[in-house]
Amino acid sequence: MIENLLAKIDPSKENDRKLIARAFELAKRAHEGQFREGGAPYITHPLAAAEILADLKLDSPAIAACLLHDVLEDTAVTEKQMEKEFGQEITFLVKGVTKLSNLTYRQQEESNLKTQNLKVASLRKMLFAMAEDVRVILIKLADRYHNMATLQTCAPEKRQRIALETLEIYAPIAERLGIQVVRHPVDRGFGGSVKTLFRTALAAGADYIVELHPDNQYDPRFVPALLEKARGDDYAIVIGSRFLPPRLALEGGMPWWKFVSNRVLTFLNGVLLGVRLSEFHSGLRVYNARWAQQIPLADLSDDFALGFQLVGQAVEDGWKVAEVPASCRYFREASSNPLRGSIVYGLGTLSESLRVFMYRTGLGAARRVRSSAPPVDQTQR
Ligand SMILES: [Mn+2]
Repeated sequence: MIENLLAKIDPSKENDRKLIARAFELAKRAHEGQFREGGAPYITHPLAAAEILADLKLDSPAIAACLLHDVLEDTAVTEKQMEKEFGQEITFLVKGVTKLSNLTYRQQEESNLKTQNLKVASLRKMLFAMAEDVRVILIKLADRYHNMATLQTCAPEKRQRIALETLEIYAPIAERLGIQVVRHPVDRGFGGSVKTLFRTALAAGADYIVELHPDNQYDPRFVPALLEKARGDDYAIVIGSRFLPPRLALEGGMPWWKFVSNRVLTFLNGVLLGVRLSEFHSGLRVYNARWAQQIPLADLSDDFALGFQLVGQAVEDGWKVAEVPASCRYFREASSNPLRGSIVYGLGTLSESLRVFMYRTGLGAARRVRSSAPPVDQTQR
C-alpha cells in the first residue's frame, strides 16, 4: 500500500523512508475500521495526499505529518503520544492542519453575514499560519485536493459546501503561493473547463497546452515525453496513451468490461476517422497552440464529449494526431463514470467520428466556417 509513496522518496535517504513508514503505520492503525464516504479504507486519503506532497518534493517531516493529518482529530491518538513518537516538529504541523480544518468547518453553521465575516477571518488566520510554517498550508492544500478529487462520493449538500470552501478560501491561498487559479463562478462542465484552459493558455502566449485530469489517474511524469513528441513534428494533439501496449491498461487495474468496450470503441472510431491510435480518451494530452487558436471552440461541447470532439476537429482540419505511452496505476479510485454516462459518452464519440467521416468523404459539411476573430475574444461568454 505504501510502496507508491516510498517509490517517490530518494532510496539513499534511509532515515526519511523509515520516518514516513512509521507515520504510515501509526496512521493506518489509528484509522483502522474508518472508511471514506465512497467506501474506501480511510487510510487511502492521507496516503494519497502524502503522495501529492512527495511529488512536490516536500521534506519527510511534512510528508509524515500529512500521513498523520487527520489522526489527532478523528482517532484516539493524543497530542502527547504523537509528540513522544514523532517529536515536536511533526506534531506542530499536524496541529496546524487540524486547526485550519476546524476553522473552516465551523463557519457554515453561522448566518449569512456572519459567515462572510468569518470567512475573511479564517482566511486571515490561515495566512498567519502560513507565515509560521508554509508546510501547514501545503499539507492542507494536498488534503483539500484529494477531497475535491473524490467529491463524487459525497452527498450533494456536502459536495456543494466543500466546493464553495475551495473556491472562496483555498483557491485564494493557492494564488498567494504563486499557483495560478482560474475560477468559474458556476460549474461550466468538463468541456467548459477545458475551453477555459485553452483560452487562458492562448492568451498567455503558450506554444503548447498541457491537459492533465486531476483525478490521480494520470502520471505527470509523462508530460516531458509528450512535449518532446509534440515538438518533433506538426501534431495538433499528442495523447498520453494508457493502452501502449494494450495489456498495460489491464495490468493498471482497468476492469475487463471497460477494457473491452474501450477497445471496440477505439477501433470503430479509428476506422471512421482514418487515424490509427491505441486510444482517444486519455485525460493526459498536449495540444499545439497554432492549431488550437483557430478551432471553433465555442461550437464544441461543454460536456465530456469535448475530449473526443477535439480529436475529430484535428482530423477535420487536416492536422496529425500522435500518441506516446503513458501508463497509469490509478484506475480503481479514478473517475469511473457510472455506466450510463459511459454509454452516452461512447455513442457521442461514434456520432462525432461519423460526422468527420462524412466530411472527409465529401458527404458532409465542416463543423462551421471559422470566424477571423482571435480566440481570446470569445472569453467568458
Ligand atoms: Mn483530511
